Amino acid sequence: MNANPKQITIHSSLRHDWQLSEVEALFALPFNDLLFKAQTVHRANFDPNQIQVSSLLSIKTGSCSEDCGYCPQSARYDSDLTPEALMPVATVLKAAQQAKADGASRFCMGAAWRSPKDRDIERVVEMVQGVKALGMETCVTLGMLTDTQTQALKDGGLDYYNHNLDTSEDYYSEVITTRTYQDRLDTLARVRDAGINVCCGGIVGMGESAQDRAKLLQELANLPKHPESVPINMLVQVEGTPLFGLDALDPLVFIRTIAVARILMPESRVRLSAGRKEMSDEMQALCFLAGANSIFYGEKLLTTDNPMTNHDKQLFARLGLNTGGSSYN
Ligand code: SAM
Ligand code: DTB
Ligand code: SF4
Repeated sequence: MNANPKQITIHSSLRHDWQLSEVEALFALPFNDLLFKAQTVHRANFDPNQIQVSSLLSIKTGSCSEDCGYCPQSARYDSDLTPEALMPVATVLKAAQQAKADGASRFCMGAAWRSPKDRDIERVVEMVQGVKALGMETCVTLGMLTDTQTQALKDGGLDYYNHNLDTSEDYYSEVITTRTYQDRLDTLARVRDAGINVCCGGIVGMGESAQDRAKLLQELANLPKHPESVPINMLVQVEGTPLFGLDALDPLVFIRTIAVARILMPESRVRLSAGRKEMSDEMQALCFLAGANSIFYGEKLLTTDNPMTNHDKQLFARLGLNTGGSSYN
């Protein structure tokens, strides 16, 4: 008999041994069957009418040394962006206060770094402490971390660290050459080991194959523990970046990606992330039906536009979605 029955009860449905053929078979289901399955899993684990809302702020913008082909913040591409140094703490806290007043429960701070310097971490920790003091959850995304930096963030009270795998290991080197997939996995392991919640997902619509999308989700689901938050971004095409001008992904394939993520990671918050500005209200409604239960909220993502706050509020009302309640995950 197991000595810890509670643990078994909580995690009995969580798998970390998904085979690629199984993930591909989910993607291949008739759309209605896939959505029904995803919604069934969703309802078994969450209030289906509740979504979590996070607001983003770029605390350090542009001039990044990396060559991520999707990103307007890389110094290598001419994307018409004005670089900005790391913001003062007071400016960040003012933005967090506004986000809270608009209804966000989590404040996510992003920096265009390959990896932070130790002195940067000190200021980021002050930001985290200030945002927490407002009663909001905190998330940061700063690039690759050392053990010491990870521990400093944990000691500062950080709730979540965002670090995306972005795509499959196979396709990764087509999009990014200045760091490896293993570098990403190493930082994710550090964050997990330090006891910080993990926010990790990817981007679709980058010219990847259907198998790449299946492999990305397989990789996420087979991590030793599922990320608490799984952002699924639709590529925001920015002029000047190498991925600008690609054919848009079939919206139904995006919705399928959300549904498969929900089925593979039943207890995680699946976030309908970048790209909402280009999506119809009806498409977003289908993403929620497919099991997305978190969004980025506020009129800017990091450097690109997000839907207007008022429009989102109306959409939540039209769909009967509430953004309060449990902040679990
Ligand atoms: N520099 C850090 C890093 O790369 O981890 C943190 C900031 S970076 C902008 C955070 C994430 O934003 C990336 O991993 C990527 O998934 C997402 N992202 C960046 N540009 C995007 C775009 N044009 N469309 C969709 N997602 C994007
Ligand atoms: C994530 O997965 N998406 C967010 C957040 N994590 C940091 C970033 C989206 C960025 C979209 C392009 C931009 O606004 O610069
Ligand atoms: Fe730099 Fe992050 Fe953009 Fe890559 S995704 S260029 S690391 S800011």
